Amino acid sequence: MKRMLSGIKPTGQLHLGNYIGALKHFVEYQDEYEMLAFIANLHCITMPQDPSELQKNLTDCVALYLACGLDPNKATIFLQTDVKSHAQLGYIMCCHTYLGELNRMTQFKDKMAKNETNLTGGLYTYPSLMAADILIYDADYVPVGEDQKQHVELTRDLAERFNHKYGDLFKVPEPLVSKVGARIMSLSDPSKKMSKSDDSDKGCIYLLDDLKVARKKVMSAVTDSLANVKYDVVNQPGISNLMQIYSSLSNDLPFEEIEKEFAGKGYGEFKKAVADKVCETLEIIQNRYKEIIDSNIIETTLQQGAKKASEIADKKLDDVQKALGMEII
Ligand code: AQP
Repeated sequence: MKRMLSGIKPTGQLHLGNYIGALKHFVEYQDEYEMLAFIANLHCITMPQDPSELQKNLTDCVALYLACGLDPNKATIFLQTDVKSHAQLGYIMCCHTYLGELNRMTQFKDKMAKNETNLTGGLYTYPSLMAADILIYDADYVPVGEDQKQHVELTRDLAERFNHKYGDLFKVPEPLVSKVGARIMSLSDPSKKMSKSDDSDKGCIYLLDDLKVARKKVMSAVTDSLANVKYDVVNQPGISNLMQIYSSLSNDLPFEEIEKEFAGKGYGEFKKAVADKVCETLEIIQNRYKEIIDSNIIETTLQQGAKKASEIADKKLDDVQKALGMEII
C-alpha cells in the first residue's frame, strides 16, 4: 500500500479552505493509502501564538480531523511534537538547505512583502522542517493545496540531494493537488486566499462557525456586476470561487453543470444554494465534533498515533544519522 502524509498547522480555527483543499481529501484517501495525518504544532509557533488559544486550537484540530471523517483505525493521527525525530531530522534538513532555496519560498516572501515585523528564523527555515516531516516517513504522496506545492518541490530536491550524496535514504514524494478547490479564496476579497490569519474574518468560513454566521458570510460574498454564473477566474473571481466551493461540496460537480443549473438566475439564488451546501456540510461536522470533544477519543487517538508514527520515524532518523557519520557505531 502506498503511503501518504499530510498535516495542518492550527494557527487558528480550521476553515472551509482547509476542509476543501486538504481534510476532505485525507478522508477520501484513507481507504486507498496508508495515511499519516499529523497536527503541525511545531509549525504553529513559527508565528507568535497565545498559549491557551493554541492549546484549544490543537484539541479542536484533532476533534475536527475525526469529525470530518478520519478514522483512527485506518489513519495514523498524531501530534508533531509527540514524535521527537521530526525536529531532529528538521535540523539535519536545515543544514542541507541552501539560503537561496529558502529565499525563494513564496510564503516567507509574502510575509516579508507585507512588512510584518519580528519574523523569526523558525518561519524562514519552516520548509526544511516540512521536508523532514515528509521524508521521515518515506511518504509516496503528499496531498496539499496549491500554496504548499512549492514546499513539496523543495522536499523532492532535498531527497534527491541526500540520495545522491549519502546513498538511497529517502523516497522522493509526489505532491497531489486536486483540480477543484486547491485554492479557496476569501469571500470578502477573492484576490486573497481564505486564510486563518486573515485580518477580517468576514471572508473566512470557519468549520465551527455558527450556521447563521456562515450563511451570512456566503450571502455577503463579493461578486461582480455581470449577473451571470460563469467560471471565469479573471473577470469573475468571486463567482468562480463560489462555484469552486459549490462544486467541491457537491461531489465535484463540473462547472458547466453549475452554469447550466443557474443560467438566467440571479446571484442571490446561486448564493443561497452555495450557503445551503456549506451549512449542510458544517452541520454534519459540528454534530460529530460535539460528540468527540468531550470524549476520551482524542487522547487515545493521539497516543496510538504517536506510537505508530514514532516506530517509523525513529528508525529513519537513525538510518540518516548513520549515513551521515553522526553516530558512533
Ligand atoms: N484557502 C485554501 N484553499 C485550499 N486549501 C487550503 N489550505 C489552506 N488554505 C487553503 C490547505 O490546507 C492544508 C493545511 O494548511 P495549513 O493550515 O497548515 O497552512 P496554510 O496553508 O498556511 O493555511 P492558512 O489558513 O493560510 O494558515 P495561516 O493563515 O496560519 O498561514 C494545506 O494543504 C493547505 O494547502
